[in-house]
Amino acid sequence: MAGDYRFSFGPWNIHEGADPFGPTVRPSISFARKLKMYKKLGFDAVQFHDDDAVPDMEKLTPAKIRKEAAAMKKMIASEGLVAEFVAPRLWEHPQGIDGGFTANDPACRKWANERAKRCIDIANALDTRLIVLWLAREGTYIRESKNAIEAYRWLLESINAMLEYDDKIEIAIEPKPNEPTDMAYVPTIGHALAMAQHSVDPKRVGGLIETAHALLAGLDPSDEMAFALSMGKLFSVHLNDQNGLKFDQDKSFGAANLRGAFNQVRVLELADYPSTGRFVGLDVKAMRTQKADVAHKHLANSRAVFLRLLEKVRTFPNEIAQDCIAARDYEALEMLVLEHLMGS
Ligand code: GLO
Ligand code: MG
Repeated sequence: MAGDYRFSFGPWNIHEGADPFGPTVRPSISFARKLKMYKKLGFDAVQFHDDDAVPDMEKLTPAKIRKEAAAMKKMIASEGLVAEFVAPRLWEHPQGIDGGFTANDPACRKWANERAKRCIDIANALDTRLIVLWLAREGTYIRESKNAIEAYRWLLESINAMLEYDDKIEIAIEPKPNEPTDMAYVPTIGHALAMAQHSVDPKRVGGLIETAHALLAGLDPSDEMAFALSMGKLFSVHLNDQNGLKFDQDKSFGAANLRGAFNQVRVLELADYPSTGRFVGLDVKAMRTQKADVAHKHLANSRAVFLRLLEKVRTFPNEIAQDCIAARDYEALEMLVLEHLMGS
């Protein structure tokens, strides 16, 4: 039972296992081979960084970039897949070392704005309107290194320039409070949607909420999602899990907090998320110890957990819950939830 939900992930979610303390532990899998895995794992859409779609794009002219992106569109279509979004990967390029949109160096900001336009060209060729901005290095390692007021204004200018470059695209800001920077700009969906309202076209700017990022900000992911959903601004999600306040773990959905995962599925279901036509993205990573031939299980497992929890949401004894709420007997409500999740 997929219950109308459609799922997506990015090629980076099948990875070689390198971490800051050690090299890769699994061989690379070509993009073509990864594409063949999507449908088998139960996924319908691909999330792209701009340079996942067009490798080495920095060396290519805009016309050549569009051509290669069109070839990529054909390649995914031949696997029965569509593109969900394209995200400008500013954080791996030397010009983006100190952030792109918020870099102190005007040349770096110019580069970032140009790169964002190429990213939009790629999205058009891939036939998706959604651009995701994960603002990886838009923040500081040391507070005094930037003027944050100026930085937020530059960021808004960049968002506006993107909206003006193409009047159909939508921008989903993916907030994250830290990592790789010590403190990131736009740490929560509240910040993201406030920026959206100040943009030149507020209805085309929304958010992508990632479970782990909300948890790192000390916030409840399902309430963060509810905030965006209440305004029709949840353009995508990155479901995963996170075991406390540490590095961004991208654990399988539900692996650390099954009840928290239940509540995320519940809020999507309350909003009838599938009717928005949006995808459920799973931004999960295999554990480093996982052997190569089984280093894709985290994706199928996360989807399976989502669907099992969807069943739990749909079979939740709502009438009994309403009685508990009316009586303000929240202890009874708590037990009802726990018993339902544990099964009888
Ligand atoms: C990292 C982010 C990252 C983004 C991806 C899409 O913490 O979650 O995986 O989601 O690069 O922009
Ligand atoms: Mg993410």
